[in-house]
Amino acid sequence: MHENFQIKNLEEYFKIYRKSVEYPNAFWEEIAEKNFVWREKWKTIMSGDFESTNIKWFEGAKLNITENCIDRHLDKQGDKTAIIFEPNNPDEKTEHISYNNLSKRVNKFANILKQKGIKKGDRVCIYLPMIPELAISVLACARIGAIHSVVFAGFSSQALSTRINDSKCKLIITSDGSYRGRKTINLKEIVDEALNDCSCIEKVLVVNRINAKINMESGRDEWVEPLLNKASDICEPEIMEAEDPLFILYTSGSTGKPKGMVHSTAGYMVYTAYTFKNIFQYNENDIYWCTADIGWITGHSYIVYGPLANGATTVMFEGVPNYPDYGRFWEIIEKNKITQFYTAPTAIRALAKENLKFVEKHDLSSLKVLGSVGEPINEEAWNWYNENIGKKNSPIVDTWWQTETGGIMISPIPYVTPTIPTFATLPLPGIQPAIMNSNQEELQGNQVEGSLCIKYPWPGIARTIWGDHNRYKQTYFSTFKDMYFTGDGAKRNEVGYYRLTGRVDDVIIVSGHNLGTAPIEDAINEHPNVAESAIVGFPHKIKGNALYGYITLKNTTNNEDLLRNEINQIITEQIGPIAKLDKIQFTIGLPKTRSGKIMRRILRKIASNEISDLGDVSTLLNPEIVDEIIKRRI
Ligand code: 7RM
Repeated sequence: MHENFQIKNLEEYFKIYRKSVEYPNAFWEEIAEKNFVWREKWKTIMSGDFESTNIKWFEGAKLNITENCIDRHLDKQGDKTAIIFEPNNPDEKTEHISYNNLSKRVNKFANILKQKGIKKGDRVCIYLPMIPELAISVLACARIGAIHSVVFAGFSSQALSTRINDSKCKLIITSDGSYRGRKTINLKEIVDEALNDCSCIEKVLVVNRINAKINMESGRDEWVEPLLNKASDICEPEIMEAEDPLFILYTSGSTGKPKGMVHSTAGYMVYTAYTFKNIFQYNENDIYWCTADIGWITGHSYIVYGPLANGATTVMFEGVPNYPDYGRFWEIIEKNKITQFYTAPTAIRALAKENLKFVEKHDLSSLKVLGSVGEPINEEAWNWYNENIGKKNSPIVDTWWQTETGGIMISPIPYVTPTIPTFATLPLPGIQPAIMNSNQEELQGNQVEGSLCIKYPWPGIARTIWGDHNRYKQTYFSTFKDMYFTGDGAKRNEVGYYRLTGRVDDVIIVSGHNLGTAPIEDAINEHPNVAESAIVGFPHKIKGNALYGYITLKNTTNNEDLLRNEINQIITEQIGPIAKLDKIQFTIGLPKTRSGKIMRRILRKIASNEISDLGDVSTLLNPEIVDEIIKRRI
């Protein structure tokens, strides 16, 4: 992204923002025109609208995103480091992958995929730890026009098979295992189990990471390394249409199965590259580190695509913040002279509770920008981050966005936007937020609070839910007319800054992971003795939110703890340990409306101990149950 597209001061921001609202298409066209390589230019900049949910950007254009992320940098900066790989174990060598080397490895991997019969439009599942092959296989898919579906390697075999089957992946890329702190995890075993339920998978490519002895099914499973050794390092990029899907990424919904959000090629590229350049004020020799896993949208947009499209150096960290000790993040910052550091409030809260010695041991003076993402950052964590990591010298960018938005939407621009703790501050150019009340009215002016919507399409918006366009329409475009509904609440303060107040639906964010209540309840309800369950979130010091389950049983039990363990076991198997319940209360009933809907609002308040203000319970079918639940709350 050219320097001219980097906003330098507040006056310039307001000027550009106004232009982007007045002439959104011209605004994005100039960015697209001057910052990327296109095989063919677009015929239309933008078409469609939220009402008919048929948004298209740069239609008619042809490109390959890997030419933009890799090839075009080779002439001028082929030897520059593209990816720094920090292994789990600090005694293992840090790896510096140059753009030249990345190019060769991506092309080799792309050629293997082709050999295995993968063609443009085929879906490839990637289930890998945070090792270079994860970024490489993502880019290899993009190289040949295959649609990648990365599944976070902490997910269970059931979660994996659901996702594989939903988008009918033909091939899966995995590893024998992974390292996480002191633990090793046998990923291939999890894949084998998942594949018992997946008939669509034809081939399994296995990266060797932990030298484990694993089962290799002949005809189906193959080690990647010998194939890579033989493969050519030249692979012509598949020329894609602007609107061809680039990837699918699953995110939990408030009901039913996970939603496979589909992102486009051109719009997503333009949006992630532009936001990366501005929000991290990335300059040529900076070393940027985002601690997310590539299994989440943050990793897709701000470890892989956004940074590489800018020719940046991006760090991939395989490990965890507390191994070998709580100083690991700060050690990595010192060692690599990190200039931009992007992490989640849950990590900040966990590290803030440890001895400051872990921070003070390290020289963090290279830092220029600190980022936060995933959930609202509370004031205490914000201050700790600012004082102890930034030494009050690095602006904090509290970046609000979603899997669905593709990239950052509301955020300060560092050294441009004055920050206030807990405020994500102002929308990026091209983004038009609206705060709505429950009567479908937009609240004008400042000092208002309501549901956050976006009024005008931006290039990074997900185009559909894989295989279910109707659900896409229903979820995002039916609550408010001709607007994208985010599912989040927000308020605008007296100067027009936005503060995100949390989800307004049944998605709970635990340690930065979006968890839908419905799939967890579905899992619990499979226990033979569970009659019904309702999951709510309650505030938790480290995780932001934790889960509280209210469960009615078929038969009473004399060993509640055993039952609690069994329930959490089912959740671990079906969703993953992240979704385990912190508290489980067995109850003889759940508060319900007359139409039979569980009143989660009341359960949420009880779980949060806000029992003095339960609101109106008189409309309930069974108001007497409320006192009973309060009496026995945990
Ligand atoms: C990037 C990501 C999306 C949900 C979103 C919000 C919450 C994310 C912030 C935030 C307050 C923030 N994608 N959220 N960032 N809330 N302040 N800076 O996290 O799809 O996994 O989650 O996360 O509720 O709707 S996501």
